[in-house]
Amino acid sequence: MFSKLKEKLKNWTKKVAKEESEEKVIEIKPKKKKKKEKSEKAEELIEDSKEELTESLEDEAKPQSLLKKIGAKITKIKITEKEFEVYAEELQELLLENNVAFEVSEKIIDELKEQIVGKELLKKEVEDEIREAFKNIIREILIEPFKIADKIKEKYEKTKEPYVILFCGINGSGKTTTIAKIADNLQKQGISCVLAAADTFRAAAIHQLQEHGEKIGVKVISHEYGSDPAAVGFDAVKYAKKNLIKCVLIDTAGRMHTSKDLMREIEKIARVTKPDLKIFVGESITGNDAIEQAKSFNWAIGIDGIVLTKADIDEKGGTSLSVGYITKKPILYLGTGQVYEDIEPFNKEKFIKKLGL
Ligand SMILES: Nc1nc2c(ncn2[C@@H]2O[C@H](COP(=O)(O)OP(=O)(O)OP(=O)(O)O)[C@@H](O)[C@H]2O)c(=O)[nH]1
Ligand SMILES: [Mg+2]
Repeated sequence: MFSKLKEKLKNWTKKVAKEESEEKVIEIKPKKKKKKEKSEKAEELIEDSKEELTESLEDEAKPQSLLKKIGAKITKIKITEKEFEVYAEELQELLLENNVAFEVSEKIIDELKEQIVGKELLKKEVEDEIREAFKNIIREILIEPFKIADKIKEKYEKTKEPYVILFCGINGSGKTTTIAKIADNLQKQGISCVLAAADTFRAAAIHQLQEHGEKIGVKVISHEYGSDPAAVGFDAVKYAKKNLIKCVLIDTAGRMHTSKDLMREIEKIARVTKPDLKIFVGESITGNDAIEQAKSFNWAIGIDGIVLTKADIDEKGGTSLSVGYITKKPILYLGTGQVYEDIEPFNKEKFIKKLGL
C-alpha cells in the first residue's frame, strides 16, 4: 500500500537537507578568554592563572563543557513553504494514484503543512518527523470502528429483542458473501442469527443465500421472487422475536445509487424493518466510485458503518481512508477473500502499518 510514499519522502528530505541556503549551523565553540593587556600588573597575571586553573578543573567535571571544547556542530533546518509545495505536489499525486479522494488529499496536505513548515528540525530527524505527522493525520481521519457483537449483546440484554442489520450497496459489491461471513462469525461467538432473503429481484439470489444458510447452519427467511423485499425483512424480524434470535441480517438486491426508484425501495425496506444498523458494502478497489455510492446510500437511508470488500485484491488502500472521511462513518470490516473466514475487523493501526511508512 502506498509503496512509493516512503521512497518519495526519502528523496525529498535529501533534497531539502542539501539546500545550504536554508541550513542553519549552530556551532558551539569554547568560550574565549580575553587577552590581557601587556601593561597589566604581574600580580594580576598570577591571579588570572590561578583562576584559569580552577576553571579548567571544574570544566573537566562537566560533560557539557567537554562538548564546548570540541566545538560541537548541530545542524538544523527549517522547511520553507516553497520547499513544502514541491513535496506537497508529489505527495498529492501519489495519494490520488492510490485512490485517495481529492478532498481527502487536500486535507492531508494542509494538516501536514501546518505541522511541518517553519518548524526547526534536526536534519537527521526531518524524515521521521514528516512520517510521524503523516501517520497521526491518518489516525485522525479514520473513525474508530465499533464491534457489532457488542452492540447485539447490549441490545439483547436490555430488551430481549433482535438486533437488525440492513445491508445495501450496488450490484456485485459483495453484500451476500459479507452477510454469510458476518453471520458465520457471530454464530461462532454464540450469537444466534437469521438471514432475510430480501433480494427478491435477481434470479438465483434467494437460492444463493439459502446455500450459504445451509453451509453455516443459519435459518433463511424467504418469499417468492418478485415479492416485496420489505415484507421479507419484516417477517425475518418477526421470526427472530418469536424464537429469541439475537441478530437479523437482511440481504438486499444490488442497486445503482443513481436509480431513484431503487433508492426509494431501500428507503421503504429501512422504514419497515427499522434496522439498528445500516451497513454500506462497497468494493475497496473502486476508489472514487465507492465514495459516490456511500454518499448516496447515506443520503437515502443514513448508513452507520461500512464494509469494504475485495481488500485482498486492492493494492492501493486509499478507498478506506476516503470513504470513512467523507461519510464520517467507521469502516467496520474488510472483506479479504471468498471464504467465510475472509473477513477482518477494520483496525486503524494495522492500516497505518500497511502504509509501509
Ligand atoms: N476476492 C474477493 N471476492 C469477494 C469478496 N467479497 C465478495 N467477493 C466475490 O464477489 C462476487 C460478488 O459477491 P456477492 O456477495 O454475490 O455480491 P452481491 O453484492 O451480493 O451481488 P448482487 O446481489 O448481485 O448485487 C462473488 O464472486 C464473491 O465471491 C472479497 O472480500 N474478496
Ligand atoms: Mg447479493
